[in-house]
Amino acid sequence: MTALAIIGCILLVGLVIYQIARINEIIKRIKGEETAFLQSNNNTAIAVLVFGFLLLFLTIYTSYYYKNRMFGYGPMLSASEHGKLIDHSMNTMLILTGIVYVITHILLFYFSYRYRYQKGKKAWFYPHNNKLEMVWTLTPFFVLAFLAIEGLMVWNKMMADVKPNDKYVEFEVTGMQFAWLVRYPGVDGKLGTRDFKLISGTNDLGQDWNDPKNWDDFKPDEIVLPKGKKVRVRITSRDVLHSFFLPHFRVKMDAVPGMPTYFIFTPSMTTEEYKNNLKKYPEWNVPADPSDPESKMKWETFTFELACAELCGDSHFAMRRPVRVVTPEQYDAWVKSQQSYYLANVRGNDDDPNKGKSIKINGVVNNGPAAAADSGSETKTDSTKAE
Ligand SMILES: [Cu+2]
Repeated sequence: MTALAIIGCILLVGLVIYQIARINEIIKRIKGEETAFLQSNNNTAIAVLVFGFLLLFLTIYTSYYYKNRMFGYGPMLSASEHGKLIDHSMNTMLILTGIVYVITHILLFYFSYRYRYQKGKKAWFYPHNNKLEMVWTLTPFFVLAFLAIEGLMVWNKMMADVKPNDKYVEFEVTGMQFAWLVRYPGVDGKLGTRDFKLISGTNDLGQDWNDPKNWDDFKPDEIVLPKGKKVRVRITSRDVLHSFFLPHFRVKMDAVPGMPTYFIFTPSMTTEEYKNNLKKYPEWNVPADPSDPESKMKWETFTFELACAELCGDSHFAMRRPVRVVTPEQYDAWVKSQQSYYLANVRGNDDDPNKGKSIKINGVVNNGPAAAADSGSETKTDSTKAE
């Protein structure tokens, strides 16, 4: 129905333009070429002026109207520390370019009106002025240099890698068509080594099970982060280009096959805190499901999310993953509650190079299910969970 109405509108506008053109033709015939030309020229000049101001008004009005939906404004605060720097940079840029936009926009449309064709008026020949050339070369130069230097300073602060003595939480995401494989290092805090040649049905990351660091790594469905702690994400890809995008944290980094990348950031708000801030805005105090007035409020259903920001194939959209930020205590408890992928899926299988051997995971002896069953003696019940 709407589509039909739009097509109808377009046809009508076309008809109006056609009729105006025809009327102009008729006027030309009645009044003579020149008068008709002058009149039509004047009308166009005024129309252009009106269009210019309308465009300016709409630009400013819609920017203001939608500002609470844009990152960096209203409820869309940055949930990470470096994000505030990015938002600040963006605002500086917006203000500077905004001023230039308004001035040049007004001048452009006003001049096209002021200097329209008028009978007997001759253009003023003004070919060169050194002073003017200097002004309009140097002003943009200094403004752009300022923006570039400011941006570079923010960039350097954001992209600096961790130093050897830094304390940080590390985890890994691997993009693939069409999911993110998330891996946390377990209680030892160290991610195990990987080799693409080891990738198999039960080992989608190619983890090397000979490496003890792999034994307690776990692969959760959601990403959980501690508030106020430095987080380092290792980002890789298994097939094509993907992009690790956490919009609320102003984190975005490409996942490139064969070239690990990383991003370091510090979450500054927990999910609960972010929700409580959303609650203050009327647009978030509406039922999450518009067809069901009884459903939860929109702010209650909010969750941070990870998206793929590189169009990577036909199910690109399916790469959404929820992200939850909790307090450091809750985070530690969550890490402890997770089950090691190796112990749950590999230990004792034919893929397990340590099958039948006794190993020590974070100080706890593990004989594996097979060994325990075979030997029958010293049956250490599977208290294998990493402590
Ligand atoms: Cu993707």
